[in-house]
Amino acid sequence: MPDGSIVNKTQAGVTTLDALIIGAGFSGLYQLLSLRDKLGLKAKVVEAGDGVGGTWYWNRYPGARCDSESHSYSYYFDKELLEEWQWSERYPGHAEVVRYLNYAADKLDLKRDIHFNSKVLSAHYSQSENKWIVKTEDGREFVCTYLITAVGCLSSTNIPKFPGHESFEGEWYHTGQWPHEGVDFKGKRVGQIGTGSTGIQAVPVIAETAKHLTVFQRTANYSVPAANGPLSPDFQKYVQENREAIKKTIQTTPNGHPFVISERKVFDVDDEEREKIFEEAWTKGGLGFRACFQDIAFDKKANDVAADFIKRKIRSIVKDPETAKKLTDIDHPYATKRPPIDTNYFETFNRDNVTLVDVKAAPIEAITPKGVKTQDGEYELDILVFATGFDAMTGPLLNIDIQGRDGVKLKDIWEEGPKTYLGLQVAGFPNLFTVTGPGSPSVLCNMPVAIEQHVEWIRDCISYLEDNKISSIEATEESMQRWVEHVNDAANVTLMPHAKHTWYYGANVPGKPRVFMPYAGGMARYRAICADIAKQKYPGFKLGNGKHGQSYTPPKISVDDLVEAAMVKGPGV
Ligand code: NA7
Repeated sequence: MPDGSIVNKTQAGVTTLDALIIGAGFSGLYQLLSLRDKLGLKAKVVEAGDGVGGTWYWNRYPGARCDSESHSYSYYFDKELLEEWQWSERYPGHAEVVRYLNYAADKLDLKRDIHFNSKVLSAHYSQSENKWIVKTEDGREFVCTYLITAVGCLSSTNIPKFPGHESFEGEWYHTGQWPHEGVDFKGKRVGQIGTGSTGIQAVPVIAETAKHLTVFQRTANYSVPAANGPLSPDFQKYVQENREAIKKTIQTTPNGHPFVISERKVFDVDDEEREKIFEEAWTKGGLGFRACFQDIAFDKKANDVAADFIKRKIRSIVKDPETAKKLTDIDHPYATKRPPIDTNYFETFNRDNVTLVDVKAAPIEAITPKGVKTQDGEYELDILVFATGFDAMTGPLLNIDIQGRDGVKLKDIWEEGPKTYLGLQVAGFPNLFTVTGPGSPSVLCNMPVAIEQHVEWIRDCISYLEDNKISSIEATEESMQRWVEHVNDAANVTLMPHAKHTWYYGANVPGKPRVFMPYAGGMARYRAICADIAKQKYPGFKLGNGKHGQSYTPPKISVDDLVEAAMVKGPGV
Protein backbone atom coordinates (compact mmCIF):
# COMPACT_ATOMS: atom_id res chain seq x y z
CA MET A 1 0.00 0.00 0.00
CA PRO A 2 1.61 3.20 -1.02
CA ASP A 3 0.59 6.39 0.57
CA GLY A 4 -3.14 6.15 0.90
CA SER A 5 -5.68 7.26 3.40
CA ILE A 6 -4.98 5.94 6.79
CA VAL A 7 -7.27 3.37 8.33
CA ASN A 8 -10.22 4.63 10.28
CA LYS A 9 -8.87 4.92 13.79
CA THR A 10 -12.15 3.98 15.40
CA GLN A 11 -12.42 0.81 13.33
CA ALA A 12 -12.70 -2.32 15.44
CA GLY A 13 -9.45 -4.26 15.68
CA VAL A 14 -7.24 -1.23 14.96
CA THR A 15 -4.94 -0.13 17.74
CA THR A 16 -3.34 3.29 17.61
CA LEU A 17 0.03 3.53 19.32
CA ASP A 18 3.07 5.70 19.64
CA ALA A 19 5.34 2.71 19.09
CA LEU A 20 4.98 -0.87 17.98
CA ILE A 21 7.76 -3.37 18.57
CA ILE A 22 7.96 -6.63 16.64
CA GLY A 23 9.33 -9.54 18.67
CA ALA A 24 9.46 -10.47 22.37
CA GLY A 25 13.03 -11.62 22.77
CA PHE A 26 15.86 -9.86 24.60
CA SER A 27 15.53 -6.74 22.45
CA GLY A 28 11.75 -6.45 22.21
CA LEU A 29 11.27 -6.76 25.96
CA TYR A 30 13.82 -4.11 26.81
CA GLN A 31 12.58 -1.82 24.03
CA LEU A 32 9.06 -2.04 25.43
CA LEU A 33 10.27 -1.15 28.90
CA SER A 34 12.33 1.75 27.56
CA LEU A 35 9.57 3.32 25.53
CA ARG A 36 6.63 2.56 27.79
CA ASP A 37 8.08 3.14 31.24
CA LYS A 38 11.01 5.44 30.61
CA LEU A 39 9.47 7.70 27.94
CA GLY A 40 5.81 7.18 28.86
CA LEU A 41 4.80 6.29 25.31
CA LYS A 42 1.91 4.08 24.36
CA ALA A 43 3.83 1.05 23.18
CA LYS A 44 3.08 -2.59 22.51
CA VAL A 45 4.85 -5.70 21.30
CA VAL A 46 3.57 -8.24 18.79
CA GLU A 47 5.10 -11.69 18.95
CA ALA A 48 4.52 -14.73 16.75
CA GLY A 49 5.15 -17.27 19.53
CA ASP A 50 2.92 -17.87 22.52
CA GLY A 51 5.59 -16.83 24.99
CA VAL A 52 8.60 -14.58 25.40
CA GLY A 53 12.11 -15.74 24.44
CA GLY A 54 12.57 -14.83 20.78
CA THR A 55 15.24 -17.03 19.24
CA TRP A 56 15.26 -19.16 22.39
CA TYR A 57 11.53 -19.73 22.23
CA TRP A 58 12.03 -21.55 18.91
CA ASN A 59 15.51 -23.08 19.30
CA ARG A 60 14.78 -26.05 21.58
CA TYR A 61 16.77 -28.69 19.73
CA PRO A 62 18.76 -31.27 21.71
CA GLY A 63 21.79 -29.61 23.25
CA ALA A 64 20.60 -26.04 22.50
CA ARG A 65 22.77 -23.85 24.63
CA CYS A 66 24.12 -20.33 24.47
CA ASP A 67 27.78 -19.88 23.49
CA SER A 68 28.09 -16.74 25.61
CA GLU A 69 28.88 -17.21 29.27
CA SER A 70 25.80 -16.88 31.40
CA HIS A 71 27.06 -14.09 33.65
CA SER A 72 27.51 -11.93 30.54
CA TYR A 73 24.32 -13.13 28.85
CA SER A 74 22.03 -10.99 30.98
CA TYR A 75 20.40 -7.61 31.07
CA TYR A 76 22.84 -5.22 32.66
CA PHE A 77 20.55 -2.19 32.74
CA ASP A 78 18.79 -3.21 35.94
CA LYS A 79 20.76 -3.79 39.13
CA GLU A 80 17.96 -5.68 40.83
CA LEU A 81 17.54 -8.08 37.94
CA LEU A 82 21.25 -8.75 38.05
CA GLU A 83 21.32 -9.35 41.75
CA GLU A 84 18.24 -11.51 41.95
CA TRP A 85 18.94 -13.90 39.09
CA GLN A 86 21.50 -16.66 39.37
CA TRP A 87 22.44 -18.76 36.40
CA SER A 88 23.10 -22.40 37.14
CA GLU A 89 25.71 -23.24 34.48
CA ARG A 90 28.63 -21.59 32.73
CA TYR A 91 26.56 -21.49 29.50
CA PRO A 92 22.80 -21.31 29.86
CA GLY A 93 20.69 -23.94 28.14
CA HIS A 94 17.72 -22.79 26.06
CA ALA A 95 15.17 -23.59 28.78
CA GLU A 96 17.06 -21.53 31.35
CA VAL A 97 17.27 -18.54 28.98
CA VAL A 98 13.51 -18.74 28.42
CA ARG A 99 12.97 -18.94 32.22
CA TYR A 100 15.21 -15.90 32.64
CA LEU A 101 13.33 -13.84 30.06
CA ASN A 102 9.99 -14.82 31.62
CA TYR A 103 11.33 -13.80 35.00
CA ALA A 104 12.45 -10.42 33.59
CA ALA A 105 9.16 -9.88 31.70
CA ASP A 106 7.12 -10.67 34.84
CA LYS A 107 9.23 -8.59 37.16
CA LEU A 108 9.06 -5.61 34.80
CA ASP A 109 5.35 -6.18 34.17
CA LEU A 110 5.80 -6.37 30.41
CA LYS A 111 3.44 -9.16 29.37
CA ARG A 112 0.29 -7.07 29.62
CA ASP A 113 1.54 -5.12 26.60
CA ILE A 114 2.51 -8.08 24.45
CA HIS A 115 0.19 -9.65 21.89
CA PHE A 116 1.28 -13.27 21.60
CA ASN A 117 0.45 -15.63 18.72
CA SER A 118 0.41 -12.63 16.45
CA LYS A 119 2.70 -12.81 13.44
CA VAL A 120 3.35 -9.60 11.55
CA LEU A 121 2.65 -9.88 7.82
CA SER A 122 3.07 -6.32 6.63
CA ALA A 123 4.23 -2.88 7.70
CA HIS A 124 3.48 0.01 5.35
CA TYR A 125 4.38 3.64 5.83
CA SER A 126 1.68 6.22 5.13
CA GLN A 127 3.40 9.39 4.04
CA SER A 128 0.41 11.69 4.40
CA GLU A 129 -0.12 10.65 8.01
CA ASN A 130 3.50 9.94 8.84
CA LYS A 131 2.39 6.65 10.42
CA TRP A 132 3.14 2.99 10.06
CA ILE A 133 0.28 0.59 9.45
CA VAL A 134 1.06 -2.91 10.60
CA LYS A 135 -1.08 -5.98 9.95
CA THR A 136 -0.83 -9.39 11.55
CA GLU A 137 -1.84 -12.88 10.53
CA ASP A 138 -4.50 -13.03 13.25
CA GLY A 139 -6.26 -9.97 11.86
CA ARG A 140 -4.90 -7.24 14.09
CA GLU A 141 -4.05 -3.83 12.75
CA PHE A 142 -1.84 -1.24 14.38
CA VAL A 143 -1.23 2.38 13.49
CA CYS A 144 1.92 3.77 15.06
CA THR A 145 4.41 6.58 14.78
CA TYR A 146 7.50 4.51 15.51
CA LEU A 147 8.04 0.97 14.35
CA ILE A 148 10.85 -1.02 15.89
CA THR A 149 11.81 -4.43 14.57
CA ALA A 150 13.24 -6.64 17.30
CA VAL A 151 13.02 -9.76 15.19
CA GLY A 152 16.45 -11.26 15.90
CA CYS A 153 19.20 -12.11 13.45
CA LEU A 154 18.84 -15.87 13.39
CA SER A 155 15.14 -16.52 13.41
CA SER A 156 14.27 -17.27 9.80
CA THR A 157 15.05 -20.94 9.20
CA ASN A 158 16.95 -22.12 6.14
CA ILE A 159 15.78 -25.46 4.81
CA PRO A 160 17.71 -26.34 1.64
CA LYS A 161 15.52 -27.40 -1.25
CA PHE A 162 16.60 -30.99 -1.84
CA PRO A 163 14.67 -32.78 -4.56
CA GLY A 164 12.29 -35.37 -3.14
CA HIS A 165 12.02 -33.82 0.33
CA GLU A 166 8.25 -34.13 0.31
CA SER A 167 8.49 -37.85 -0.41
CA PHE A 168 10.37 -38.63 2.83
CA GLU A 169 8.32 -41.12 4.84
CA GLY A 170 10.02 -40.51 8.18
CA GLU A 171 9.83 -37.50 10.49
CA TRP A 172 11.90 -34.39 9.81
CA TYR A 173 12.65 -31.30 11.83
CA HIS A 174 14.62 -28.06 11.56
CA THR A 175 16.55 -27.25 14.72
CA GLY A 176 15.21 -23.69 14.76
CA GLN A 177 11.56 -24.85 14.75
CA TRP A 178 11.86 -27.70 17.21
CA PRO A 179 8.65 -29.28 18.55
CA HIS A 180 7.95 -28.13 22.08
CA GLU A 181 7.13 -31.65 23.18
CA GLY A 182 10.59 -32.85 22.06
CA VAL A 183 11.55 -35.71 19.74
CA ASP A 184 12.18 -39.28 20.85
CA PHE A 185 15.23 -40.70 19.05
CA LYS A 186 15.24 -44.00 20.92
CA GLY A 187 15.70 -46.94 18.58
CA LYS A 188 15.66 -44.63 15.53
CA ARG A 189 18.04 -44.22 12.62
CA VAL A 190 18.67 -40.49 12.61
CA GLY A 191 20.35 -38.35 9.97
CA GLN A 192 21.57 -34.83 10.65
CA ILE A 193 22.49 -32.38 7.90
CA GLY A 194 24.71 -29.54 9.08
CA THR A 195 27.72 -29.12 11.35
CA GLY A 196 27.59 -25.44 12.30
CA SER A 197 27.28 -24.25 15.91
CA THR A 198 23.85 -25.87 16.17
CA GLY A 199 24.78 -29.19 14.59
CA ILE A 200 27.87 -29.45 16.76
CA GLN A 201 25.72 -29.03 19.88
CA ALA A 202 23.05 -31.46 18.73
CA VAL A 203 25.23 -34.39 17.60
CA PRO A 204 26.47 -35.58 21.03
CA VAL A 205 22.98 -35.38 22.56
CA ILE A 206 21.16 -37.12 19.71
CA ALA A 207 23.82 -39.85 19.61
CA GLU A 208 23.09 -40.73 23.24
CA THR A 209 19.65 -42.15 22.47
CA ALA A 210 19.51 -42.75 18.71
CA LYS A 211 20.01 -46.27 17.40
CA HIS A 212 22.31 -44.77 14.81
CA LEU A 213 23.24 -41.22 13.87
CA THR A 214 24.55 -40.32 10.43
CA VAL A 215 26.07 -36.84 10.30
CA PHE A 216 26.16 -35.25 6.85
CA GLN A 217 29.03 -32.74 6.86
CA ARG A 218 29.57 -30.31 3.98
CA THR A 219 32.17 -28.01 5.53
CA ALA A 220 34.40 -29.30 8.30
CA ASN A 221 34.47 -26.93 11.25
CA TYR A 222 36.77 -25.97 14.07
CA SER A 223 35.38 -26.30 17.55
CA VAL A 224 36.81 -25.71 21.00
CA PRO A 225 35.49 -27.37 24.16
CA ALA A 226 32.91 -25.26 25.96
CA ALA A 227 34.00 -26.69 29.32
CA ASN A 228 30.47 -26.22 30.50
CA GLY A 229 29.45 -27.13 34.02
CA PRO A 230 27.58 -25.91 37.07
CA LEU A 231 28.75 -22.57 38.42
CA SER A 232 30.51 -22.91 41.73
CA PRO A 233 29.35 -20.85 44.74
CA ASP A 234 32.73 -19.10 44.61
CA PHE A 235 32.19 -18.03 41.03
CA GLN A 236 28.63 -16.89 41.78
CA LYS A 237 30.02 -14.81 44.63
CA TYR A 238 32.74 -13.37 42.41
CA VAL A 239 30.13 -12.34 39.83
CA GLN A 240 27.87 -10.71 42.39
CA GLU A 241 30.78 -8.78 43.87
CA ASN A 242 32.24 -7.64 40.54
CA ARG A 243 29.21 -6.66 38.52
CA GLU A 244 30.41 -3.19 37.67
CA ALA A 245 33.82 -4.36 36.53
CA ILE A 246 32.31 -7.15 34.42
CA LYS A 247 29.87 -4.68 32.91
CA LYS A 248 32.76 -2.44 32.00
CA THR A 249 34.57 -5.33 30.32
CA ILE A 250 31.63 -6.54 28.24
CA GLN A 251 30.78 -3.02 27.18
CA THR A 252 34.30 -2.13 26.11
CA THR A 253 35.64 -5.31 24.47
CA PRO A 254 35.13 -5.75 20.72
CA ASN A 255 32.82 -8.75 21.04
CA GLY A 256 31.02 -8.06 24.28
CA HIS A 257 32.37 -11.12 26.05
CA PRO A 258 33.65 -11.17 29.63
CA PHE A 259 37.25 -11.91 28.79
CA VAL A 260 40.11 -9.67 27.80
CA ILE A 261 42.16 -10.19 24.68
CA SER A 262 45.81 -10.93 25.32
CA GLU A 263 48.38 -8.35 24.28
CA ARG A 264 50.90 -10.95 23.17
CA LYS A 265 51.16 -12.08 19.57
CA VAL A 266 51.53 -15.66 18.37
CA PHE A 267 55.18 -15.22 17.31
CA ASP A 268 56.18 -13.26 20.43
CA VAL A 269 56.74 -16.56 22.23
CA ASP A 270 58.68 -19.74 21.41
CA ASP A 271 57.02 -22.97 20.33
CA GLU A 272 56.97 -24.49 23.79
CA GLU A 273 55.48 -21.45 25.47
CA ARG A 274 52.90 -21.06 22.67
CA GLU A 275 51.81 -24.66 23.00
CA LYS A 276 51.39 -24.20 26.74
CA ILE A 277 49.23 -21.11 26.21
CA PHE A 278 47.01 -22.84 23.64
CA GLU A 279 46.73 -25.86 25.92
CA GLU A 280 45.58 -23.71 28.83
CA ALA A 281 43.07 -21.88 26.64
CA TRP A 282 41.77 -25.21 25.30
CA THR A 283 41.30 -26.55 28.83
CA LYS A 284 39.63 -23.37 30.01
CA GLY A 285 37.36 -23.67 26.98
CA GLY A 286 34.90 -21.34 25.30
CA LEU A 287 35.11 -18.47 22.85
CA GLY A 288 38.00 -17.03 24.86
CA PHE A 289 40.29 -19.43 22.99
CA ARG A 290 40.63 -16.90 20.19
CA ALA A 291 41.67 -14.25 22.73
CA CYS A 292 44.74 -16.07 24.01
CA PHE A 293 46.78 -14.23 21.37
CA GLN A 294 46.03 -10.78 20.05
CA ASP A 295 46.56 -11.48 16.35
CA ILE A 296 44.58 -14.67 15.67
CA ALA A 297 41.74 -12.70 14.10
CA PHE A 298 43.94 -10.42 11.97
CA ASP A 299 47.10 -12.20 10.91
CA LYS A 300 46.75 -15.22 8.65
CA LYS A 301 50.09 -16.71 9.76
CA ALA A 302 49.11 -16.39 13.42
CA ASN A 303 45.71 -17.83 12.62
CA ASP A 304 47.32 -20.81 10.83
CA VAL A 305 49.18 -21.70 14.02
CA ALA A 306 45.96 -21.63 16.09
CA ALA A 307 44.18 -23.64 13.40
CA ASP A 308 46.94 -26.22 13.40
CA PHE A 309 46.66 -26.60 17.18
CA ILE A 310 42.91 -27.29 16.93
CA LYS A 311 43.39 -29.77 14.09
CA ARG A 312 46.00 -31.65 16.12
CA LYS A 313 43.54 -31.77 19.02
CA ILE A 314 40.84 -33.21 16.76
CA ARG A 315 43.23 -35.89 15.50
CA SER A 316 44.17 -36.79 19.05
CA ILE A 317 40.52 -37.21 20.04
CA VAL A 318 39.06 -39.02 17.03
CA LYS A 319 40.26 -42.61 16.86
CA ASP A 320 39.33 -43.54 13.28
CA PRO A 321 41.93 -41.86 11.00
CA GLU A 322 39.49 -41.59 8.05
CA THR A 323 36.90 -39.79 10.20
CA ALA A 324 39.61 -37.57 11.72
CA LYS A 325 40.76 -36.69 8.20
CA LYS A 326 37.26 -35.60 7.19
CA LEU A 327 36.86 -33.57 10.37
CA THR A 328 40.17 -31.77 9.93
CA ASP A 329 39.88 -31.05 6.23
CA ILE A 330 38.91 -27.47 7.07
CA ASP A 331 38.91 -24.94 4.25
CA HIS A 332 38.92 -21.62 6.12
CA PRO A 333 40.94 -19.81 8.79
CA TYR A 334 39.83 -20.27 12.39
CA ALA A 335 36.90 -18.02 13.42
CA THR A 336 36.20 -16.70 9.93
CA LYS A 337 33.09 -18.86 10.06
CA ARG A 338 31.25 -18.51 13.37
CA PRO A 339 33.49 -20.56 15.74
CA PRO A 340 31.45 -23.17 17.60
CA ILE A 341 32.16 -24.44 21.09
CA ASP A 342 31.10 -27.92 22.06
CA THR A 343 30.55 -30.59 24.64
CA ASN A 344 32.08 -33.87 23.40
CA TYR A 345 31.48 -33.21 19.72
CA PHE A 346 34.63 -34.83 18.35
CA GLU A 347 34.51 -37.56 21.03
CA THR A 348 31.07 -38.57 19.75
CA PHE A 349 32.61 -39.82 16.50
CA ASN A 350 34.29 -42.59 18.53
CA ARG A 351 30.87 -44.11 19.27
CA ASP A 352 29.84 -47.21 17.34
CA ASN A 353 26.44 -45.71 16.54
CA VAL A 354 27.76 -42.56 14.80
CA THR A 355 28.94 -42.20 11.19
CA LEU A 356 30.32 -39.12 9.48
CA VAL A 357 29.49 -38.66 5.80
CA ASP A 358 31.40 -36.13 3.72
CA VAL A 359 28.83 -34.49 1.48
CA LYS A 360 31.35 -32.11 0.00
CA ALA A 361 33.11 -35.08 -1.62
CA ALA A 362 29.83 -36.79 -2.51
CA PRO A 363 27.02 -34.22 -2.41
CA ILE A 364 23.45 -34.94 -1.39
CA GLU A 365 21.48 -35.61 -4.56
CA ALA A 366 18.02 -36.07 -3.14
CA ILE A 367 15.87 -36.99 -0.22
CA THR A 368 14.08 -40.24 -0.94
CA PRO A 369 11.09 -41.87 0.78
CA LYS A 370 13.58 -43.93 2.81
CA GLY A 371 16.30 -41.40 3.60
CA VAL A 372 19.11 -39.35 2.05
CA LYS A 373 20.77 -40.17 -1.25
CA THR A 374 24.28 -38.88 -1.86
CA GLN A 375 26.49 -39.49 -4.87
CA ASP A 376 27.91 -42.43 -2.90
CA GLY A 377 24.67 -44.18 -2.04
CA GLU A 378 21.51 -44.06 0.03
CA TYR A 379 21.31 -43.75 3.83
CA GLU A 380 18.09 -45.13 5.29
CA LEU A 381 16.65 -42.97 8.05
CA ASP A 382 13.65 -42.75 10.36
CA ILE A 383 14.26 -39.15 11.40
CA LEU A 384 16.04 -36.37 9.50
CA VAL A 385 17.29 -33.31 11.37
CA PHE A 386 18.08 -30.13 9.46
CA ALA A 387 20.74 -28.23 11.39
CA THR A 388 21.08 -26.09 8.29
CA GLY A 389 20.98 -22.67 9.87
CA PHE A 390 19.15 -19.50 9.04
CA ASP A 391 18.48 -16.90 6.41
CA ALA A 392 20.49 -14.73 8.75
CA MET A 393 20.05 -11.04 9.48
CA THR A 394 17.98 -10.03 6.47
CA GLY A 395 15.59 -13.03 6.42
CA PRO A 396 13.55 -12.06 9.50
CA LEU A 397 13.00 -8.55 8.10
CA LEU A 398 12.32 -9.53 4.51
CA ASN A 399 9.77 -12.11 5.63
CA ILE A 400 7.61 -9.11 6.48
CA ASP A 401 6.23 -7.03 3.63
CA ILE A 402 7.87 -3.75 4.65
CA GLN A 403 7.09 -0.75 2.45
CA GLY A 404 8.41 2.73 3.08
CA ARG A 405 7.95 6.10 1.43
CA ASP A 406 6.14 5.90 -1.95
CA GLY A 407 5.41 2.21 -1.43
CA VAL A 408 9.05 1.28 -1.96
CA LYS A 409 9.70 -2.24 -0.76
CA LEU A 410 12.56 -3.08 1.58
CA LYS A 411 13.16 -6.24 -0.39
CA ASP A 412 13.77 -4.16 -3.54
CA ILE A 413 16.12 -1.74 -1.77
CA TRP A 414 18.07 -4.73 -0.47
CA GLU A 415 18.07 -6.67 -3.70
CA GLU A 416 21.85 -6.46 -3.94
CA GLY A 417 22.40 -6.84 -0.21
CA PRO A 418 21.31 -5.04 2.92
CA LYS A 419 21.94 -1.30 3.14
CA THR A 420 21.50 0.53 6.40
CA TYR A 421 22.87 3.45 8.32
CA LEU A 422 24.45 2.06 11.51
CA GLY A 423 22.32 -1.08 11.16
CA LEU A 424 19.58 1.07 12.66
CA GLN A 425 17.77 2.74 9.79
CA VAL A 426 17.19 2.55 6.06
CA ALA A 427 16.77 5.60 3.81
CA GLY A 428 13.16 5.89 2.68
CA PHE A 429 11.77 4.27 5.83
CA PRO A 430 11.13 7.10 8.31
CA ASN A 431 10.76 6.23 11.99
CA LEU A 432 11.57 2.58 11.35
CA PHE A 433 14.33 1.27 13.60
CA THR A 434 15.96 -2.14 13.23
CA VAL A 435 17.44 -3.50 16.46
CA THR A 436 20.70 -5.34 15.66
CA GLY A 437 20.02 -4.95 11.96
CA PRO A 438 22.54 -5.75 9.22
CA GLY A 439 25.43 -3.30 9.38
CA SER A 440 25.58 -3.43 13.19
CA PRO A 441 27.91 -5.65 15.27
CA SER A 442 24.99 -7.91 16.33
CA VAL A 443 26.04 -11.52 15.62
CA LEU A 444 29.73 -10.68 16.06
CA CYS A 445 28.97 -9.56 19.59
CA ASN A 446 27.52 -11.16 22.68
CA MET A 447 23.91 -10.37 21.73
CA PRO A 448 22.49 -8.84 24.93
CA VAL A 449 25.38 -6.36 24.98
CA ALA A 450 24.67 -5.28 21.39
CA ILE A 451 20.95 -5.21 22.09
CA GLU A 452 21.14 -2.98 25.16
CA GLN A 453 23.18 -0.44 23.25
CA HIS A 454 20.73 -0.38 20.32
CA VAL A 455 17.62 -0.25 22.47
CA GLU A 456 18.99 2.63 24.51
CA TRP A 457 20.14 4.53 21.43
CA ILE A 458 16.67 4.15 19.86
CA ARG A 459 15.04 5.21 23.14
CA ASP A 460 17.20 8.33 23.37
CA CYS A 461 16.64 9.16 19.72
CA ILE A 462 12.85 8.92 20.08
CA SER A 463 13.06 10.95 23.28
CA TYR A 464 14.95 13.66 21.37
CA LEU A 465 12.28 13.68 18.65
CA GLU A 466 9.44 13.86 21.16
CA ASP A 467 11.06 16.57 23.27
CA ASN A 468 11.77 18.70 20.22
CA LYS A 469 8.48 18.00 18.49
CA ILE A 470 10.24 16.51 15.49
CA SER A 471 7.87 14.30 13.56
CA SER A 472 10.34 11.89 11.99
CA ILE A 473 13.88 10.71 11.53
CA GLU A 474 15.22 8.98 8.46
CA ALA A 475 18.70 7.97 7.33
CA THR A 476 19.91 9.86 4.28
CA GLU A 477 20.84 7.92 1.17
CA GLU A 478 24.38 9.30 1.34
CA SER A 479 25.02 8.32 4.96
CA MET A 480 23.63 4.88 4.28
CA GLN A 481 25.98 4.46 1.33
CA ARG A 482 28.97 5.60 3.37
CA TRP A 483 28.06 3.25 6.20
CA VAL A 484 27.79 0.30 3.81
CA GLU A 485 31.30 1.12 2.56
CA HIS A 486 32.54 1.36 6.14
CA VAL A 487 31.02 -2.05 6.98
CA ASN A 488 32.91 -3.52 4.01
CA ASP A 489 36.14 -1.77 4.99
CA ALA A 490 35.86 -3.13 8.54
CA ALA A 491 35.35 -6.70 7.32
CA ASN A 492 38.27 -6.36 4.94
CA VAL A 493 40.80 -5.57 7.65
CA THR A 494 39.94 -8.83 9.41
CA LEU A 495 40.43 -12.33 8.02
CA MET A 496 36.70 -12.67 7.31
CA PRO A 497 37.06 -12.33 3.51
CA HIS A 498 39.11 -15.56 3.56
CA ALA A 499 35.81 -17.40 4.04
CA LYS A 500 33.20 -16.03 1.68
CA HIS A 501 31.09 -19.19 1.91
CA THR A 502 29.59 -18.30 5.29
CA TRP A 503 26.24 -17.05 6.44
CA TYR A 504 27.97 -13.78 7.40
CA TYR A 505 28.12 -13.29 3.60
CA GLY A 506 24.66 -14.76 3.00
CA ALA A 507 26.29 -17.65 1.14
CA ASN A 508 24.23 -20.39 2.80
CA VAL A 509 21.03 -19.32 1.07
CA PRO A 510 21.04 -19.88 -2.70
CA GLY A 511 20.50 -16.63 -4.58
CA LYS A 512 21.16 -14.39 -1.57
CA PRO A 513 23.56 -11.53 -2.38
CA ARG A 514 27.13 -12.13 -1.18
CA VAL A 515 27.63 -9.16 1.11
CA PHE A 516 29.30 -9.19 4.51
CA MET A 517 26.37 -8.27 6.74
CA PRO A 518 27.50 -7.57 10.32
CA TYR A 519 29.82 -4.75 11.38
CA ALA A 520 33.27 -6.16 12.18
CA GLY A 521 34.75 -2.95 13.59
CA GLY A 522 34.00 -4.06 17.15
CA MET A 523 31.23 -3.20 19.55
CA ALA A 524 33.22 -0.61 21.48
CA ARG A 525 34.13 1.35 18.38
CA TYR A 526 30.57 1.09 17.10
CA ARG A 527 29.18 2.25 20.44
CA ALA A 528 31.41 5.32 20.32
CA ILE A 529 30.31 6.16 16.76
CA CYS A 530 26.61 5.89 17.67
CA ALA A 531 27.09 7.98 20.82
CA ASP A 532 28.93 10.63 18.84
CA ILE A 533 26.15 10.81 16.26
CA ALA A 534 23.51 11.26 18.97
CA LYS A 535 25.63 13.90 20.68
CA GLN A 536 25.96 15.83 17.42
CA LYS A 537 22.16 15.75 17.02
CA TYR A 538 21.98 13.04 14.42
CA PRO A 539 24.19 13.88 11.44
CA GLY A 540 23.46 11.56 8.55
CA PHE A 541 19.75 11.59 9.33
CA LYS A 542 17.02 13.74 7.84
CA LEU A 543 14.82 15.14 10.57
CA GLY A 544 11.11 15.84 10.17
CA ASN A 545 11.43 19.46 11.29
CA GLY A 546 12.95 20.17 7.92
CA LYS A 547 16.47 20.17 9.29
CA HIS A 548 18.83 17.94 7.47
CA GLY A 549 21.55 16.63 9.67
CA GLN A 550 24.88 17.29 8.00
CA SER A 551 26.31 14.17 6.40
CA TYR A 552 28.35 11.77 8.43
CA THR A 553 31.51 10.03 7.31
CA PRO A 554 32.61 7.14 9.48
CA PRO A 555 36.24 7.26 10.62
CA LYS A 556 38.66 5.23 8.51
CA ILE A 557 39.46 1.83 9.92
CA SER A 558 42.66 -0.20 9.94
CA VAL A 559 43.96 -3.33 11.65
CA ASP A 560 45.77 -1.12 14.15
CA ASP A 561 42.46 0.47 15.15
CA LEU A 562 40.94 -2.92 15.76
CA VAL A 563 43.94 -4.10 17.74
CA GLU A 564 43.92 -0.96 19.81
CA ALA A 565 40.19 -1.34 20.48
CA ALA A 566 40.79 -4.92 21.54
CA MET A 567 43.34 -3.95 24.16
CA VAL A 568 40.93 -2.75 26.82
CA LYS A 569 41.58 -3.92 30.33
CA GLY A 570 39.07 -5.57 32.60
CA PRO A 571 38.63 -8.65 34.76
CA GLY A 572 39.59 -11.64 32.61
CA VAL A 573 36.98 -14.00 34.00
P1 NA7 B 1 25.09 -22.54 10.29
O1 NA7 B 1 26.26 -22.07 11.04
O2 NA7 B 1 24.65 -21.78 9.10
O3 NA7 B 1 25.35 -24.05 9.90
C1 NA7 B 1 24.53 -24.72 8.98
C2 NA7 B 1 25.13 -26.02 8.62
O4 NA7 B 1 24.29 -26.66 7.65
C3 NA7 B 1 26.51 -25.88 8.00
O5 NA7 B 1 27.28 -26.97 8.39
C4 NA7 B 1 26.17 -25.96 6.51
O6 NA7 B 1 27.23 -26.37 5.71
C5 NA7 B 1 25.07 -26.97 6.51
N1 NA7 B 1 24.27 -26.88 5.31
C6 NA7 B 1 23.48 -25.85 4.92
N2 NA7 B 1 22.91 -26.11 3.74
C7 NA7 B 1 23.39 -27.33 3.35
C8 NA7 B 1 23.20 -28.13 2.21
N3 NA7 B 1 22.41 -27.73 1.21
N4 NA7 B 1 23.83 -29.32 2.14
C9 NA7 B 1 24.62 -29.71 3.16
N5 NA7 B 1 24.86 -29.00 4.26
C10 NA7 B 1 24.24 -27.82 4.36
O7 NA7 B 1 23.79 -22.62 11.24
P2 NA7 B 1 23.72 -23.00 12.77
O8 NA7 B 1 22.28 -23.16 13.11
O9 NA7 B 1 24.63 -24.12 13.08
O10 NA7 B 1 24.30 -21.76 13.50
C11 NA7 B 1 23.74 -20.48 13.28
C12 NA7 B 1 24.15 -19.56 14.37
O11 NA7 B 1 23.35 -19.76 15.51
C13 NA7 B 1 25.52 -19.74 14.87
O12 NA7 B 1 26.48 -19.24 14.06
C14 NA7 B 1 25.45 -19.07 16.21
O13 NA7 B 1 25.58 -17.68 16.05
C15 NA7 B 1 24.10 -19.41 16.68
P3 NA7 B 1 28.25 -25.26 5.09
O14 NA7 B 1 29.08 -24.83 6.25
O15 NA7 B 1 27.39 -24.15 4.56
O16 NA7 B 1 28.98 -25.97 4.04
